[in-house]
Amino acid sequence: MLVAAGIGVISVGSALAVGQLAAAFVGADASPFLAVGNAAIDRTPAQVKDFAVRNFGTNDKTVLLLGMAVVLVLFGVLAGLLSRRNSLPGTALAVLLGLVGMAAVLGRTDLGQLGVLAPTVSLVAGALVFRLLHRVAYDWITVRDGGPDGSDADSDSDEADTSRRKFLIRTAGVVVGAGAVGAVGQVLVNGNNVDASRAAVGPLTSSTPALVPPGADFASSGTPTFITDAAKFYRVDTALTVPQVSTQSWSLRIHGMVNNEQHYSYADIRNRQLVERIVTLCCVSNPVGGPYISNAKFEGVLLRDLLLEAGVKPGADQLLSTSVDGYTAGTPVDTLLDDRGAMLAIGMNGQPLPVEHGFPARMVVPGLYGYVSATKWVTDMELTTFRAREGYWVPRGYSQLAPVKTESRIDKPASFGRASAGSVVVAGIAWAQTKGIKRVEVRVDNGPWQDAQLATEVNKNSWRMWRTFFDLKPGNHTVESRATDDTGYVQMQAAEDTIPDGATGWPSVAFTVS
Ligand SMILES: Nc1nc2c(c(=O)[nH]1)N[C@H]1C(S)=C(S)[C@@H](COP(=O)(O)O)O[C@H]1N2
Ligand SMILES: [Mo]
Repeated sequence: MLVAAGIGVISVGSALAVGQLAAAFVGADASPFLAVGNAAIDRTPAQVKDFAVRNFGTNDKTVLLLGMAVVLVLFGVLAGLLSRRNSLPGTALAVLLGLVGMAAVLGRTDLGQLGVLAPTVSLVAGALVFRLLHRVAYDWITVRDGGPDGSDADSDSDEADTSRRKFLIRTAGVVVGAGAVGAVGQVLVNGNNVDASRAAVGPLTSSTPALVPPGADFASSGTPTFITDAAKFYRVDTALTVPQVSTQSWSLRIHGMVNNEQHYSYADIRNRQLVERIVTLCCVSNPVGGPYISNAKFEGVLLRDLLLEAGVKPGADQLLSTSVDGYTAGTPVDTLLDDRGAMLAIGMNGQPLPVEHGFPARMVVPGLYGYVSATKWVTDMELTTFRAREGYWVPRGYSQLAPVKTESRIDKPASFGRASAGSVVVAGIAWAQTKGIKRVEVRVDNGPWQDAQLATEVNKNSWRMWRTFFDLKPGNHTVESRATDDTGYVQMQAAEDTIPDGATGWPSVAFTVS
């Protein structure tokens, strides 16, 4: 039993190790394991993706990979157990697994024909290892338990010893070999990373820097800092492994409904006059009160300038941007040509974009949720129409148009937090990108709304911090907030889900005063 299960698991492990090594040569995402993971992400229904983002946050990918690992181990055990008499069922399962890997890789747009190499060698390696170990194990067990008729059990323990040793040596050989192959593959894949390319860019500054006036946050009262550290900036994307694109290999093509197709290298962009803008990005999957919102300085060029060079033809209402990993987003052309300052960003907080935030280049469009505007690792922009093409999340249940909704969040007190009786501070953030926040009101225990003090407005595309104080007696209390933007729109009380175009509702925090 144990031997059979072990053989199955070792075979699956060997197959993955060999696949990893092959992937080092054709791209990390060709690794059969990751390809299946990526395929799973692409097929995840929007509700499940929302659930994952909400409950695992950025760890949702680790959870997925761990789950897959568990399934694979069980698969190996099953293959081994089914094949105790005959290696055929196990071999068939190995081939099946290989085919799943191949299908997943073939489903990717970014890998090309070479991509199937990794799952193919992986499949062959898995099947070969399985047959090899199965044969020696079968020999040993047959000798140990006697011939098929059971007549001369342990009549010849020398022979049993030899075949047992043979089995153990082969198994150890395979484990060490697969381990080495997998490790080399991993080192090679890691060696493909772009840290050196990123370091070579150096700091990015603009001759027209965006300044943060004093009083832009109430961090001392519990709000976030006005500018989010790159390391703390929320991250949402479908990429299981962060795409590694060097400045050398990066290029941007603008084509489709344009008069003059444009191609830009990294140097073409880097050598232009860079602008710097402070923009608050947020995710459509952010629930009321949620964490998927951050604010940074972005350095880059205005997309309007690039689009004027390309010359957008009349009738083109959508810019479909594509990432190197195949992700797409559809952005209304008018939001790229008006004066909100839509950017092709290459820097964040004065440094080249962090790799997980889109190095070498991404889009940043104030006032739109990230899924329709903020393509990271962007390499292609096609001018088209909303009728003709759909961005990644649209067939998965999200809207084609997704302007950010005016919202507020309570940061202090924390949910189920504690405060001391007397003057209790309530503080948070509000946002209405491109419009600006005019007012934030707060109430405790359904009492009268009270105007909060607003922090200094830095620009209309960034969040605005607020705080206020309440005199509270010991006991349980609930605080709510609602924002009003410069158009007069008041944050909606009705709770709506994040699908299809962003959550609504007043945030509400229960806490205890003692
Ligand atoms: N290539 C790529 N770009 C992407 C995504 C993605 O999955 N792949 N997700 C988008 C979504 S849904 C959001 S909210 C923002 C998040 O950007 P951040 O991770 O830098 O915060 O990136 C956008 N750009
Ligand atoms: Mo998002």
